[in-house]
Order: sequence, then C-alpha cells, then structure tokens
Amino acid sequence: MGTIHENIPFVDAATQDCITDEQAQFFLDNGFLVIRNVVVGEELALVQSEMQALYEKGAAGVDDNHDYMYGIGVKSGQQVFKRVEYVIEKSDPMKVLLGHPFVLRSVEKLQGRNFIATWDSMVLKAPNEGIVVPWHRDSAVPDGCTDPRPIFNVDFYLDEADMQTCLWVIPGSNKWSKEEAEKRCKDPGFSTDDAIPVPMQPGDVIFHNIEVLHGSPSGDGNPLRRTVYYEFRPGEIEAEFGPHTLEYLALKQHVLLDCIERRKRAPYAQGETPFAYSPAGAFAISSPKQPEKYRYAHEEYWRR
Ligand SMILES: O=C(O)CCC(=O)C(=O)O
Ligand SMILES: [Fe+2]
Repeated sequence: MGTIHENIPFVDAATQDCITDEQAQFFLDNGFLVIRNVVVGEELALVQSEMQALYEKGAAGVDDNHDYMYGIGVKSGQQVFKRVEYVIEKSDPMKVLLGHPFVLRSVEKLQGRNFIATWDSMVLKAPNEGIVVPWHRDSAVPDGCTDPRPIFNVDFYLDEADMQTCLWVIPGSNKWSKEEAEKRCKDPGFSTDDAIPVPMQPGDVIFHNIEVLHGSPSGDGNPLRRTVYYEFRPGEIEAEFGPHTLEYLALKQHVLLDCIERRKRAPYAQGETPFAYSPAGAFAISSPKQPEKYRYAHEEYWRR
C-alpha cells in the first residue's frame, strides 16, 4: 500500500499511447491523474501563443458574447480576467488540440466509445493578483445517476505551476457525499492538511474528476498561469440526465470528428496514430457533417 505520494503513477505521454489499466484505476480511486509531456514542441509553442493572444484580448476587456469573465483582484481591487469560454471556436490550434490521440484514447478507456466533448474553456491566474481558488467541486454528477463512469476535465497547463501557485487536490474526495464535500468546502482559509500539491510543467495535463475537491492558494507575487479545460462526459449519462439536449450531443460529435480530421492534417501531428472516434448504437454517426460552427452556446441547449 504505502502513502498516496508513493502510489502516484508517473504517466509520460512520450512513452505510452494511452493510460494503462493501473493508471485508470488510480484515477477512478483518487479522482485525478497527472500525465506529463502531452503537448510538446511546435504544438506547445503554437497553443501558448494563441492563448496569449486570447489572454491579452480578455485582459483588455474586449468582450464578444460575454465569453470573457472577470473577478475582483485581491491585490489591485480591479476587474481581473479569470476565464474565457469556447476556446476551440476562437483558435484553430485549439481545435487540433481537441483531437489529441493520447487524450482521446484515455477518455475512451474511462468513459466508453460514446464520449462527448462538452466544455472548452481557459482558466487564468492573473499575474500578481493572488487570486485564491477556494476548495470546490466543478459540478455534481446528475441526480439519480448511478453510472459509475467518471465525468472529468482534462486540464492542459500552458505555464508552469510551482509549489507556490499549483493546484491542490484531496485524493478520493470524488467519492465523498455531498454533505461531506460541502463541509470541507466551507474552509475559509486554504488548509491543505488532507491535500496534495500538483506541480506542473507547460504541456503537462491533469485529468480531474468533476467531483474531486480541488483549489489553489493565493501564491503571492504569482506569475501568469493559463490552463485550458476540456470537459468530457459519457454520452449515455448525458442522454439520460443532461444537462444538454440530444441535439447538442450530435452537434458536438460532429465538432469532435472535424477536430480529429484537422489534427490528421496538422504538420506537427504527423508522427502519431490518429484517434478513431467510433461511437455506436444511438450515438453512431452515419455520415460526418462539416460543423456549422464551433460555439454551441450551452444555454441554448439546456434541457427543460
Ligand atoms: O487552476 C486552478 O488553480 C483552479 C481552477 C479551477 O479549479 C476552476 O476554475 O474550476
Ligand atoms: Fe475547478
């Protein structure tokens, strides 16, 4: 057995094509998994520069469609850019990134072949604003759902997150009751006795279950930290419980297929084996359609 620290798997996308059974089990048990070297070389540089442009646009307060979100900076008391939605609509390399075969093979292993790419966002820690992200769950598994497959985010780090600024997680808290989680989230400070830090390098990825408790401290004098969140859900869970309509699921499947095709054409992805998305049954796709758009606003597709 040993402690959680001794048991944390070292997953390196440079030396494997997909997470292993053992690594998948660690993720299911603990609610998080770190994968190193997922985005490298030319792709990393390109994604960083695209998201820098988006950061600058957001920091300048240019808002189309209310996709850019702001909070009050702890240090400056000013409006500080903290999140932007629909990043794949805003950048072609982000579409190509959605087609990443290591990520998609691993998502398929955990969620099954009918998985759906739901959210695509970028979360920011503005430089020197010391914003604390309090303990939280991203959201809850839909009420009444007993399907054990995890709903999770894939967090792509574009900047280093060191011990001072990195994400902390509470291993296994994805299995806690709602009451237990709410109690722990009332923590007014940011206590870490039961938590572990997750330091990251640019290009590394965290899979984090939407129900694992996580957050980050203020990180005094922190540098800019950009993290892209791509969320995935098993199609069967979405189909039965939402929150999106069936129409949305089909539209997003065509977006995903298109992004996989784009990746096949990307010069920097030529050395890899592309992911084959092969949904079945009610999710099967008879003929791929060119997506009309890459931004299907969630609120237009909520179920009644
Ligand atoms: O990047 C971080 O430190 C945490 C951000 C986060 O968990 C969120 O925005 O949901
Ligand atoms: Fe979160």
